[in-house]
Amino acid sequence: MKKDDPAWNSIDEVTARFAIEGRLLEKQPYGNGHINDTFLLRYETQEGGEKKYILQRMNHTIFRNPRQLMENIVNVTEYLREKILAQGGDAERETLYVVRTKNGAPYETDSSGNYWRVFLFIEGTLCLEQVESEKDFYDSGAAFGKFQRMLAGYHAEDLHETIPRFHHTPSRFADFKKAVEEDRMGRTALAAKEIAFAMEREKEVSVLTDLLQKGELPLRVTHNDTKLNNILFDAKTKKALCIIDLDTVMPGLSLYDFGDAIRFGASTGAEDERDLDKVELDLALFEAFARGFLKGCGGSLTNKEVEMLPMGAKLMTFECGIRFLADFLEGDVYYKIHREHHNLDRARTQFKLVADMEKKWERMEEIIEKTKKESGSYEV
Ligand code: ADP
Ligand code: GN1
Ligand code: MG
Repeated sequence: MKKDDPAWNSIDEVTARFAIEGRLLEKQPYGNGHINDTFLLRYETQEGGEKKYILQRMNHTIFRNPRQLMENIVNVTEYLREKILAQGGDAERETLYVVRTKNGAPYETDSSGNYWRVFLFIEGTLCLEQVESEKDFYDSGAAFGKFQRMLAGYHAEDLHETIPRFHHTPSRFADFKKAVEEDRMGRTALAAKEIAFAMEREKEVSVLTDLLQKGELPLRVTHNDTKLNNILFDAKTKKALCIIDLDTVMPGLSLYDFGDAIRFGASTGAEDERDLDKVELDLALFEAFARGFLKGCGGSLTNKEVEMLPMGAKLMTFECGIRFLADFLEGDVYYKIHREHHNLDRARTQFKLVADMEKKWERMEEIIEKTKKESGSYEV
């Protein structure tokens, strides 16, 4: 959010209603999320020290029911908190903590109808936009795997579906086709090559949902938005510390979490890189993440899930590509953009990755087979 956005002026009004002690010293736009507006708040405590918070304006056009969304986050973080404490961990740093309002509510609304929430700022952490080493990526795989395993006992039916059919790739494909047919902005000519690329792959979009429907893949509680910048790393130990951005924690497939992390983190280029020669799938990173993920899941994945990991990577990358492309065709109404044709650039990197995965398919399958054997937790 820019400082000239009217919501910027609501921050003082709204933060005063949260149970935060001390005096607000500074507010700053923060992070690189595509959906919510995030701010870092700096407070002077009554003892003269300093304490930081994360304030977010929830995107309520995308998340239609902020009350249910926050109910999910409160319940999931409280559940994780108990688990972390039981394992002797530091619950204030290893999961998000929702700061309540003075009335005890987990979020607040302002006079313009915006929805706001506050988290404790987790100090001494790093958030990465690109993988810096195989070890970082191994660690993030282990962290996302562990996250899924920690939530294995959580009653999925207690979770609200914050965005219906979020990773239902056939629905996403239908939305994409509709965007092409409507061509609301007259932009299809600008993306003819990309549209053709997507159309040629229509028959693949239902592979995972079909297996789910046939009962060959289990429904689990998953994070569903496992990109690298949704993990905080400990700045000192460089270990993955806390999984954040819990807006889409919902029932899903383990392959969604695996796949979405690969499409972002195992790419040699940024999600919006314009020079497509710089974008390919790094197989060493693919392997590092797979090793970490299998370790983190602690042997809980079925053989079918392990077998489908390459497909998870390909389908999540493809799905993300058609979502960016549909948004470009619809006039950039969903993802924040920072330059002209930003969503088209993003779609192009995703499709370049899909094409590269198709080239490297056999290697991806071999790597998964090898990783599975080495993990020792799965039947081979
Ligand atoms: P979005 O849904 O828009 O991606 P996120 O919840 O991922 O929003 O937050 C955006 C960024 O803010 C993160 O990538 C991270 O850098 C930072 N962030 C979010 N929550 C915290 C927190 N509790 N402590 C420290 N940094 C945080
Ligand atoms: C969005 O919120 P953020 O920036 O972590 C999106 C994901 C996409 C991602 C692409 C709720 O994630 O699904 O994969 O952008 N989140 C939502 O970068 O749509
Ligand atoms: Mg995020």
